[in-house]
Amino acid sequence: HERGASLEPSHPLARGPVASPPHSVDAFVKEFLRELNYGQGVPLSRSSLNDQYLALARTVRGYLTARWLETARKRRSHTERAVGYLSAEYLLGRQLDNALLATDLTQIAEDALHACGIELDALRQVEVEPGLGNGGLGRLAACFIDSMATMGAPCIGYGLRYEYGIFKQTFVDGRQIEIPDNWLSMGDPWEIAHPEMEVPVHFGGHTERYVDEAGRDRVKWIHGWDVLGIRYNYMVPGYQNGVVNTLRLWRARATRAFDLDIFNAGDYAQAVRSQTFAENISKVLYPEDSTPQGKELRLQQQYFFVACSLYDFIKHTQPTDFDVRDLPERIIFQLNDTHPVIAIPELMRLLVDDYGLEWEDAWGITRQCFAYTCHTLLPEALEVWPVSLMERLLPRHMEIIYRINEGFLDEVREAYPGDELRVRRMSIIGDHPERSVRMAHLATVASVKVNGVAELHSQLLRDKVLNDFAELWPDKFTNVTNGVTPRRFVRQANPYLSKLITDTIGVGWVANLDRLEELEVYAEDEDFREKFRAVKAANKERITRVLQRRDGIALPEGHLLDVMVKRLHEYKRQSLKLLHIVTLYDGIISGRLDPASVTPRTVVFGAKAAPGYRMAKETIYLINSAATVINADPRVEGRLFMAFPANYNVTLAERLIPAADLSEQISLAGKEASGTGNMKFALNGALTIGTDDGANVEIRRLVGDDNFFLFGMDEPQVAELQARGYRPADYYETNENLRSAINLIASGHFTGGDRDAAGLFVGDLLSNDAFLALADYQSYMDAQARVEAYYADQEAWTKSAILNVARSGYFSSDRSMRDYIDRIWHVKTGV
Ligand code: T68
Repeated sequence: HERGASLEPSHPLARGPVASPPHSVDAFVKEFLRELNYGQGVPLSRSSLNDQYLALARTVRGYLTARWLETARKRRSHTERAVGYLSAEYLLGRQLDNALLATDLTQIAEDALHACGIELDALRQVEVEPGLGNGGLGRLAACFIDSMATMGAPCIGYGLRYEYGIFKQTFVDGRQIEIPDNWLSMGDPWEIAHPEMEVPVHFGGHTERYVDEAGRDRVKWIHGWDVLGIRYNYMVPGYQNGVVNTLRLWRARATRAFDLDIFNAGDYAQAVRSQTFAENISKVLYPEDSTPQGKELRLQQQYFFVACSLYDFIKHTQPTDFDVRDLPERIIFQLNDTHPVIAIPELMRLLVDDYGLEWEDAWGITRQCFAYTCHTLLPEALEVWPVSLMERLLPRHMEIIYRINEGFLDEVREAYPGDELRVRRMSIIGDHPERSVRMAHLATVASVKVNGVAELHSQLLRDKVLNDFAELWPDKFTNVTNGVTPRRFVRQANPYLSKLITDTIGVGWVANLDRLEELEVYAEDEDFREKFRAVKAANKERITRVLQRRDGIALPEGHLLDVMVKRLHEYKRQSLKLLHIVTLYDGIISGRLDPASVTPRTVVFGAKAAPGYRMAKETIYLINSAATVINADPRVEGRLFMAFPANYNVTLAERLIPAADLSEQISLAGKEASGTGNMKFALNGALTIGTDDGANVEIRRLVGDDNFFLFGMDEPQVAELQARGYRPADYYETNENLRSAINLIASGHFTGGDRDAAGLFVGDLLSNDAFLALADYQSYMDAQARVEAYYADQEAWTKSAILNVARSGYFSSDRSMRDYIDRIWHVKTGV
């Protein structure tokens, strides 16, 4: 990659912009018009909204650029260890507001645009959010890189630039229809492409043994085919601290060998098709959030981005005289779940085959360069790759994995002589149902540290999922409880609350969220409580406008706003929420419940189902069907309302969460690794109704039992019931309300008389109910009754809501980063 200038890099002209444009309305107007005229090629008078948005985004980006170049220059000039965050997903959400906030330009931009006759808010709406993730895992990665920048920690995020992100969800007759998310179609002003910086990535072929000049046995990988990785940079600004880190996403492009085929094969159409084949690798994000499908293309994606990233880190971010033996001093790669774990054999391949290191030396280096975060407890979510597929796609890596496994199993045998059962359990290669590579085992063997994402989850990892490994290496296991960025999820999402907080405790809390505890005393202040309620009310008005405009939904006024937003999954138990509503409705229409006694409540759902997940899709259909019937039934007297806006995403989350009164976190205990939505709600003053699961445990401990509605079995009780033999029909038979609610669903009442339509859902609940919804039903109903009673006392409720905010500072992702840095990464922070 030849540099294009003959000036010395230290020459002032060679160092990039000396300074950002001035922070003034005049300067902003000038920059904006320049972007519009010269960048978009239009005069203001003829510019479209999209022109204006693109020009605005580039203007703001311009303010970040000098800081970005400066951050990168500083990082190059010293050799401190950096974090390489490897994640197949980044669910970034909209960029504009975040960049304005980071540069403290919001007011200036608003005034500048106003001077041009443009409303900032109108341009905000134009931005399409990059949905390069499924849910919690991808959003966590986005929060973490935000926090790293804000703490001034050296970090490069590495991932994939999917051409199509998470699908756009629509409903047709209540059923989910997926539409491709062509998020790049209007251009992405935030990315900086470097098509000339190509990284070669190889696939397929076979390996050959040879003896090198020094007489050593070596291996050569004779590739089958190649693709190129094209670099796309994104700026990750810290919060008003002058630091701008980098997120680097890779796009696949066909090599020139593919182009040459055009001439050689004489079959132009076929040549173009093979180009498409190579470029398919970064085409689309897989929409399965928890059950990986073992698809070949998915493994190609994983290897592709990881190979690009390791190559990039070693070749492009380090000095030319860099010695790979120093790698552990320069980098720690954090593996966001098992998706990037193929990086482990890839690094071994680079060190042994390309740099000629001895196996033991290479392994010693590799074992210091990785740390692994596990995000699940569901056994079906642990990734495995068939050996046959690995051998075909990555033959050299498969050999390396075998050799790693050999050495590892020797270690196990030495520690537990004669315990072959244990050896088989722990092996990186599994035999059932076919020979396959267990990526979580590979990750655990090679990593410095393995962490879960909440205390309970980390405990269950040690005690159950990875128990053998925890026995062998107790010190390897640790916990880092997840967090969320207060910049996006409090400061940006909830400007009214933010103003109230700043008016009350002063500035500084946005980058130091522990300071929220200073709000604690104001829970007793009547005047403050009044203001706090006014904030909630304003946020409810705002979401009402948003849902009206976005979905044509008319929310009723004055209701308790009860929100359940997350991916649709059986373990999360949207089914239980539905049973609650149907029970209330059933009570009303059967005359057992006086509608006047029901707390007016609006339940908002937001959830995407994996396209191939039948039960999840049936649940969506049933929720939509129930909403249609219940909302239209006059007997309800307007006291129950259901809303299910389609296409729940980060943008909607930012509007919805600040308006919520009640946060639904009702997964079966022991199944939700952490949850992060739960934290966002608490920080925005919603009370949680939840099980003892994931980070709910820590939320409840911090906010206090009086300010949290706990229900349901805990994890040991779940395990015990399952060991005893769980029979959902027992609950159906003995609980009258439950039976009646299920019967109502089964009768076809909500599905236009169609009993079959509810058949899968009801049939499964009664005969299987893998996540024990029926077992927790009564406890959940009782907790909801406590919610109603408590909500009737608005002063008490408000106190609890304030205490939720005041005591949730711990859930800042800045704190999570601090924990990673202290326990795992040991990198320096500070600007
Ligand atoms: C989530 N996992 C956990 N996975 O479910 C959640 N999986 O409890 C936790 O808070 C969050 O991670 C952050 O730690 C996911 O979101 C996925 O999205 C996913 C995607 C592809 C394959 C497997």
